[in-house]
Amino acid sequence: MGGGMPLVRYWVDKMASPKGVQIWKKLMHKSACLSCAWGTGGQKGAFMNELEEPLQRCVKSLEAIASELQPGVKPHFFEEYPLYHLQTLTSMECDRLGRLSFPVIYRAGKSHFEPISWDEIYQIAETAFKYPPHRVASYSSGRSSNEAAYLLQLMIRALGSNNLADCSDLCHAPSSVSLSTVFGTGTSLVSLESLQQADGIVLVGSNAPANHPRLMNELIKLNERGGTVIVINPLREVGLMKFGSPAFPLSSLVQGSKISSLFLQPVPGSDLALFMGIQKVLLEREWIQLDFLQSHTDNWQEVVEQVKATDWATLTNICCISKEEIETATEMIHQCDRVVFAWAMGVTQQTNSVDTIFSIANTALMTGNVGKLGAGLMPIRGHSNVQGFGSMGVTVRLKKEIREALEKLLGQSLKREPGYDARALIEAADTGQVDALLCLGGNLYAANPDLTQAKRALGQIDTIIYLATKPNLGHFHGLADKNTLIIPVYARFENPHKTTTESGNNFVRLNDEGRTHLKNADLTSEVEFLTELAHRLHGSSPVDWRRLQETRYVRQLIAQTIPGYEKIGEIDQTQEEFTISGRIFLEPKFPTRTGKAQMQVTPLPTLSLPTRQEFGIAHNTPSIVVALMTGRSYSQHNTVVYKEGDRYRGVPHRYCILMNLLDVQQRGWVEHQRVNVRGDAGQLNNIEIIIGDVREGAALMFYPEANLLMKASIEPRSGTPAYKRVPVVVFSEMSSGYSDDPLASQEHSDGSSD
Ligand SMILES: Nc1nc2c(c(=O)[nH]1)N[C@H]1C(S)=C(S)[C@@H](COP(=O)(O)OP(=O)(O)OC[C@H]3O[C@@H](n4cnc5c(=O)[nH]c(N)nc54)[C@H](O)[C@@H]3O)O[C@H]1N2
Ligand SMILES: Nc1nc2c(c(=O)[nH]1)N[C@H]1C(S)=C(S)[C@@H](COP(=O)(O)OP(=O)(O)OC[C@H]3O[C@@H](n4cnc5c(=O)[nH]c(N)nc54)[C@H](O)[C@@H]3O)O[C@H]1N2
Ligand code: SF4
Ligand SMILES: [Mo]
Repeated sequence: MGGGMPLVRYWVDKMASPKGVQIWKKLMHKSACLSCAWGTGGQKGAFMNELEEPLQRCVKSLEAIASELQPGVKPHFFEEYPLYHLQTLTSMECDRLGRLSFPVIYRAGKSHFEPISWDEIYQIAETAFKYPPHRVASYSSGRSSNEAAYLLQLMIRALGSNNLADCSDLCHAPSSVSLSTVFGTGTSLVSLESLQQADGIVLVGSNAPANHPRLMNELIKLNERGGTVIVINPLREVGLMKFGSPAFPLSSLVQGSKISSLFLQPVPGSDLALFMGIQKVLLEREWIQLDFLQSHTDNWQEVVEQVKATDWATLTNICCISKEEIETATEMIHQCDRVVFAWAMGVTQQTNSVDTIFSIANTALMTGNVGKLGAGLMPIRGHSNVQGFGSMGVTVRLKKEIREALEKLLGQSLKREPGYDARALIEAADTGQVDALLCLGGNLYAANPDLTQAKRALGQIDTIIYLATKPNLGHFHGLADKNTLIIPVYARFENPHKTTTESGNNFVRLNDEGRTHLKNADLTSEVEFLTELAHRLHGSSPVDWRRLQETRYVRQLIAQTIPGYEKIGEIDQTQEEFTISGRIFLEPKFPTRTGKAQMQVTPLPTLSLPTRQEFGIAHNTPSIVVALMTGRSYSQHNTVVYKEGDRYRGVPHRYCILMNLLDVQQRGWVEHQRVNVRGDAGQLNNIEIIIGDVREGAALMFYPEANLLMKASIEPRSGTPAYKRVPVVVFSEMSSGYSDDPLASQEHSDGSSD
């Protein structure tokens, strides 16, 4: 079972700790939760969601607060420890150094990071960002505020650059691309209120019990009102079978509430075939809602033709789910009146993710499950303000209306070329085409595939400026060619000004001013840094950047230029948090050219894996090629590891591979045995086998450690890496040809550390 009493124990432990009072204060601070995009907290109170339902704060929220409440990095730390030492630290060790509380610089060739004055910081930054605009870039991570995001893109675009890479490029970009193509809107079509009216939910490629715990409350409630939950995931996540939530009576917490009505375990990357199978059953049983398709969609005939023309064997061979199981799933969907289709990284981090989301949308449309209360499409967003970044224009796919509004504001025409997304940025840097990079949070190095390339690429950039709250792997491995600056910033609940954030459910939260617990700290706010740099780069006309240090003026610009955000202009007076207009669809009328949904034909994926020989493994070596899914453990936030193990999956530490029992037995292996794992970019040795309920031929490892293994293929329309279907070979002894293998040079042996 997921959740349950261990959660309560965690709360009690944290609150009874010496830091308990501090944590409690921050928890009660009127600001959105730092952790995920479900968006609990804000003006309505710490434990409230947007519908003012109580008990909505989860342990992950506490974990994130506790991590930001660490004491500052010791004043002499960087003088004491040389770079080579910092580079031996693990993700968790980096985080445990504490909060960054004074700015430092690493000058190439030196042995240590050293403190730096604000004057010199701005001099270096100003010089760096005066390079030709196509050679400067930013990367951002969705924890910062809407105001910081808006200022970032305005400053970079005003320079004449569109190089606004963002963590969403590695995350939900495929959802934005697909939904915009079909519906003319890139975010969830469903509000929390509407979700609560559903009688069916199809949850695809999400580990919500760990990553969006309060979504679980909605699944429990749905079950209680007799609804249906279909889960699609190659791994049976325990919390998706049964989950104990503190928001429900004690019996539920202790014994757990049932979650899934049906659990399907397709091959990683094959969800599209499964959804086409569902469409085929709908067609065979004449359950397709033709009236709906005729009135509210275009191109439906081609989609139906494709389904007709595809035979059953083709579909079931790809996803390895039987026709009978697909029929059961379809019957369940058909019996519901209002179904929400929700998905996360299991869907988006695939080479064909945009097509897969098209197939999910097609299924929803064929069953009339879009554009009404209780039904629709819901990408489950990641970082707490990642969606806000997209809305604020931090994207390489800027909407025409926003571009025109920004052009009017700046009195200059903006570049039309799309700019670098996160992957393109690394590729461009790798070929020496980037001179300056500003990272507003995040960990560009460790979030990318092929860490060897990421390190090399960042090393070709002259100047990198990291704005961050805590040290991470990227600060010590993602070093620039000349100057690497780490600028300490306030966390959300410490900012000296008000900010706003946007949840995955399109709800805008207002975050109050706060204070930091750090003593003698020399921090800046993101808004202060960006406005000061922009002032130095652009002067004070037509935009008075320094005035924008007062964030209510930024909100006025947002209200003027960002569609749906009009209400933010008055939020300082009204304190009224709001749902962005034009995002939630209770009628099947969409902002497309014809007002109808644009259905898309969905090519089937070819899911072959390389042979062992192609990985350089000899025939007689016990080995297996698997589709490796890389993702989060229960106790980490993205590249930041909070705890070594994952108790819900029975994984004791970071250097483990979760495998299917038969796959293990057939190679003559046993659980806890150590093996090697090799991908197309690197190898990890001494990896412990853990048996899990994952389907045959698939396996799971944790990122960022696993990012050393793969180059990762990229979904072409969104630029998102296929982190969830990484071809690797698992083997138990060196193959004879091993030493000749170029990959041997990237061998990594940290696996032995546990
Ligand atoms: N506590 C915590 N919360 C977080 C985060 C965190 O790191 N920690 N990160 C935040 C961010 S940025 C994000 S993007 C989200 C991530 O939230 P999730 O998307 O839930 O996270 P992942 O760990 O990437 O796991 C995705 C799930 O996809 C499944 N999967 C893998 N391949 C496939 C496939 O081919 N098909 C299907 N159907 N399923 C598949 C995996 O088994 C896993 O259960 O969480 C956010 N919230
Ligand atoms: N193999 C594999 N790789 C993946 C994924 C996967 O599932 N598998 N998932 C991908 C996904 S979905 C994502 S979103 C990316 C995540 O990539 P990123 O968003 O780039 O990385 P994070 O680990 O979330 O960044 C953490 C750092 O953010 C900084 N930080 C925290 N709060 C603040 C703040 O308020 N302001 C500022 N300025 N800094 C702050 C801290 O210094 C912290 O160390 O990773 C991607 N990479
Ligand atoms: S579900 Fe997400 S937003 Fe809500 S409290 Fe938990 S981590 Fe925070
Ligand atoms: Mo993400």
